[in-house]
Amino acid sequence: MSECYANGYYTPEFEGFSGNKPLSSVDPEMYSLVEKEKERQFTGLELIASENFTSRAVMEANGSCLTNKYSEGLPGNRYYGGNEIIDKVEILVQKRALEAFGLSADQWGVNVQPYSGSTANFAAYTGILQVHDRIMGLDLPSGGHLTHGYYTAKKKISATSIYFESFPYKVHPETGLIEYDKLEEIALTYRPKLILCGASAYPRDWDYKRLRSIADKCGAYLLCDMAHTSGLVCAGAVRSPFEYCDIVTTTTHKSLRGPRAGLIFFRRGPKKDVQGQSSGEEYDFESKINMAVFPGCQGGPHNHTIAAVGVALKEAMSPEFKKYAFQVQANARALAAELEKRGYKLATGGTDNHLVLWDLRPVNLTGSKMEKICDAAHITLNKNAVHGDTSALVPGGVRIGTPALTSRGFKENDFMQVADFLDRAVKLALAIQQKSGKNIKDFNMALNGHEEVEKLRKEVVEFSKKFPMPGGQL
Ligand code: DSN
Repeated sequence: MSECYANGYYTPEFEGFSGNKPLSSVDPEMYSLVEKEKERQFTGLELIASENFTSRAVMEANGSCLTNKYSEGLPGNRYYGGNEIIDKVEILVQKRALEAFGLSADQWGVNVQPYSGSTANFAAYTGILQVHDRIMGLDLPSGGHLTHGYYTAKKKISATSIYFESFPYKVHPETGLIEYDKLEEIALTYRPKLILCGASAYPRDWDYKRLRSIADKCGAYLLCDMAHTSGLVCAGAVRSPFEYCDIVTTTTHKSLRGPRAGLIFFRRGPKKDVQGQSSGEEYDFESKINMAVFPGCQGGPHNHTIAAVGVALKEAMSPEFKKYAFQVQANARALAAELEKRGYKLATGGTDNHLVLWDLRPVNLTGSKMEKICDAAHITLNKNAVHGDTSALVPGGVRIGTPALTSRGFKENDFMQVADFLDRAVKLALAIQQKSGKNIKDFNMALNGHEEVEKLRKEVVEFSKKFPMPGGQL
């Protein structure tokens, strides 16, 4: 008899009750898809920079009865009854979120309810901006995120560019590095109300001090979306944005290794000048951001996910996680060095964080073809624009991240093997392209059942299966 049956809430006679049947018997079709995805994750090399494998403990919280509860509002002030436990959960997660990033509750508050990063960003903008206020974020083809204001000549792509006026800054077309001088020049002319930093595909650390000084000169708020690097920030492997930013947002499922959710941190308490002296004014973000999350942009919080975020934050404060985060970075550096040793070109010439942006244009291969051949070989990565790309539709590179495989225990020497597989994938792709021509459809057809690709796939599967998977059987 399991513990939950022994505690008296679920007596054996309820075992046959329809709501207590396992997924495998209620919905074999869905169960089988979940099992197949489990196998796919275990037998392949997961190199998507924004993905990770969360722990069994996180999954247990995420799959718990907390999913059943409505709790609109904040702890102590809910629109529904029965929230005495949920309040405790949310308060605990808030406390852990501040602790994990070394923040004092006098100076920082946090909203743990955003469903994910996009909603966290949109709620933050909604809280502190008026419609049509000006914002500046890193351009998407330069590595920025959609929600930082992306639009094209033909279309406003993200809601951020529909409701706010966006003027993106870019990386230098040759070095791939953010041009802070140019950013300052544009900001002083454009006078944005908000400057955004943080990226989805930028392999270098950020100069937050410089960004703060630019924001101060043009009277802008400074918001960092640290979604990709929050695990590294927590461990101290990269610079922390908190010293210089007004607001910091993050997802919780990337390098932080939690469930899929978002957080918004905001300054509170007295404003201080650069010497740390109180200016006599108080920050007013707290109620604006809380109101923007609910009722502004969201409904009921996902309490099961919030609890799982709390578990992930507890894990992230452990010495093991600190080691993990530094290993993520060491693995990215090792992979970068090995690819360069093999003669390949990397955007910015290397990495400071968890990802490598591989410029494939010098070898005459597109990011799309590299993504396709890797998919066929059970290596998962994504095509990505690299600086100087002329067409956003044909990105010249791929983005490779180390967080997920590091969660499976990969060390630097394992990434040497990964580099070898990737090198073979490039060479095979070039050989296939020579026969099929450059058209992607013909290339994809030629991949089908290709003997050498199949051989590579088998080796990748055998290699991947040697490493454990977090998450237990869930
Ligand atoms: N889709 C994520 C990424 O891959 O970077 C960002 O939200």
